[in-house]
Amino acid sequence: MGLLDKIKDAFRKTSEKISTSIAGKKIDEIFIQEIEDALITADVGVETSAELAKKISHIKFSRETSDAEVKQFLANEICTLLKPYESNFFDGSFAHNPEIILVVGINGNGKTTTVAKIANIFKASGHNPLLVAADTFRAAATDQLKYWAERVDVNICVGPEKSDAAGLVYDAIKLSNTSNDVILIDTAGRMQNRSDLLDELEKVKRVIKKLDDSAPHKTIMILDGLTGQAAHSQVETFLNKIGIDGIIVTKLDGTAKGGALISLTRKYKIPILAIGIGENLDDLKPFNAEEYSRAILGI
Ligand SMILES: Nc1nc2c(ncn2[C@@H]2O[C@H](COP(=O)(O)OP(=O)(O)OP(=O)(O)O)[C@@H](O)[C@H]2O)c(=O)[nH]1
Ligand SMILES: [Mg+2]
Repeated sequence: MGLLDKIKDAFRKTSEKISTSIAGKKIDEIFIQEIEDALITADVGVETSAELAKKISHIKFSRETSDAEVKQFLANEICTLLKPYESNFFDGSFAHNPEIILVVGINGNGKTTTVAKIANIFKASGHNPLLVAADTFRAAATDQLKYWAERVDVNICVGPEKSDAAGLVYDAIKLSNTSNDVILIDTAGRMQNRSDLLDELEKVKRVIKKLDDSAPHKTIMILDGLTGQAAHSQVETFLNKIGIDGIIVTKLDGTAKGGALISLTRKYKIPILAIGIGENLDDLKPFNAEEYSRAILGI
């Protein structure tokens, strides 16, 4: 399957939902309302869905307007909304050496898998990543990252179970090999209501700053695409507590809520670095507004 087909396939649940509301209908008020509802169900967000529906109602579509034209129109509008939130995260060189990247988010959102996927992309483009297993709560978490480090064939730094995450991160950066030009730190999942765990994350950040005041150069929040609008409160908490430079939404392959990126960017104005569309190493795609907009409409 080609790359675009793979992305399109991942968004099949979302696009089918929207397509059903468009298929073979004449463009009248009921049609507009159905599209608006379908967009809301796809997690596009209430305001944006209403605005998009309104735009359709203002267009003088002819009687012969095809479903394809309506979809193309929506895809263009969505692309315009998302274009400002593309990033050059995977485009080659880093501004710092090493580039220090902290990966955060609540439990089970896909942090560890995504760290591996990012390392895989960087390695393929000639970088030499070091992974840091700073989720020291569970031995299994370290083993999971070790497994990925072997698969991707990159260096990894681990500590004993229950050891201090901040201490491990400090040592990992301090003792890292000079050939490691990018350091990816996997952290433990923390629910947004566990302020003690969020404090620990703040500590990790402080410790990184002791070694390099400009770091972490990117703090990436991982969000689960299945979460729906509840993702917003997660972003809010992490944004206020430690700051977020980029978002990656995972598991978009398993949900009809593929529109989530639209409401997230509208509200938080944070770049989307990539999207997760499967469990394999190559299932992380740098975010491209046009590709995404077409995929959620199935075109
Ligand atoms: N379908 C699908 N599954 C994913 C994706 N990303 C991650 N997963 C799966 O989601 C589950 C949790 O992923 P992890 O990477 O362990 O998540 P985590 O955030 O590190 O979890 P904790 O460390 O426990 O907080 C695993 O079974 C992954 O294979 C994705 O893009 N698509
Ligand atoms: Mg993990």
